[in-house]
Amino acid sequence: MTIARTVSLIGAPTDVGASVRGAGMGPEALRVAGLAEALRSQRLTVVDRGNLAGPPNPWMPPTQGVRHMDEVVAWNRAVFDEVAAALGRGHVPLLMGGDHCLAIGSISAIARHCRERRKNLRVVWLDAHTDVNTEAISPSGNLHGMPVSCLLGHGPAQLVGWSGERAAIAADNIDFIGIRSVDADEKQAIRLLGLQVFDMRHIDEHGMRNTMTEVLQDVDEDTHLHVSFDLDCLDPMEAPGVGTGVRGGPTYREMQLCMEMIADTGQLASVDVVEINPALDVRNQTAQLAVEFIQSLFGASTLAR
Ligand code: 5AB
Ligand code: MN
Ligand code: MN
Ligand code: MN
Repeated sequence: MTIARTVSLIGAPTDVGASVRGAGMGPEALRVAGLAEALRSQRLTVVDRGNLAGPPNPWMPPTQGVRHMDEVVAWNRAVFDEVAAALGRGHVPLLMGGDHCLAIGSISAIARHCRERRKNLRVVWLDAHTDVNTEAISPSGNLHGMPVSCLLGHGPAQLVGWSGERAAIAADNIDFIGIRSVDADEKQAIRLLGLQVFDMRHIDEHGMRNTMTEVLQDVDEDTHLHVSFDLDCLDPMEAPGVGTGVRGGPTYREMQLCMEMIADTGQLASVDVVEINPALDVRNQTAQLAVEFIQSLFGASTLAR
């Protein structure tokens, strides 16, 4: 059974939340890799909404523990409005980042939508990092390392509360997959907040199948499933086009299974694809890889029609 769905592609070409330049070229890299065409080939309707506008990267050091606060706020406002508009039209928003700070705007809009529609929001965070720093503990001041804290209601005030409630999501509504780099103070934050982190050791020991069965066990027809896909989740041997790569990630096959199991729930309703850095990539292979995984996420399978 397939429900006719329209996917809205939303480009947010910025790297204001990162300290390695280049993620701002991500949306175009995904277009060049054929994202829209790939999804259309699996009978989805795709509307490319083009790129959002926002301020340039001022390339400044941190002030009060964060870099580029005003620019990050401006970009996230644009993302929030466009994601909200897509959801309002009944579309599946697919945010093409840009760096991972943009998940603040995207998931805040999704959380507000879910509250209005009485849907249970579940976020699957695919990343090498947990992104749960705050301005008080971040070693870098880069806001792409803080979106989860902001969404849980603990980040800098300007980036908290956008969904209409202090916390857009509760610790119980987010699961992390592929984690292998957590800063010293982030470890404590994870414990205090009670976050469910399926790190690489967990995947090594239990396998991707058991891990995803656990993550998806209580997903039902009232669930809005959101995937926040940071391409540095993958091993850098496979995905070199990222600014903060960490070796030891899931293999191509493990990540495919992860995507396929999410697709099987039938509840995927929004996606972020972030942190692709074409300046560091080799022949656009990371964007091409992202397109393949997104196809699986939207239900492409080797044998099923
Ligand atoms: B990404 C680091 N934890 O906060 C920090 O790529 C890296 O969105 C954050 O996961 C990586 O600066 C952010 C050291
Ligand atoms: Mn991230
Ligand atoms: Mn990351
Ligand atoms: Mn859970």
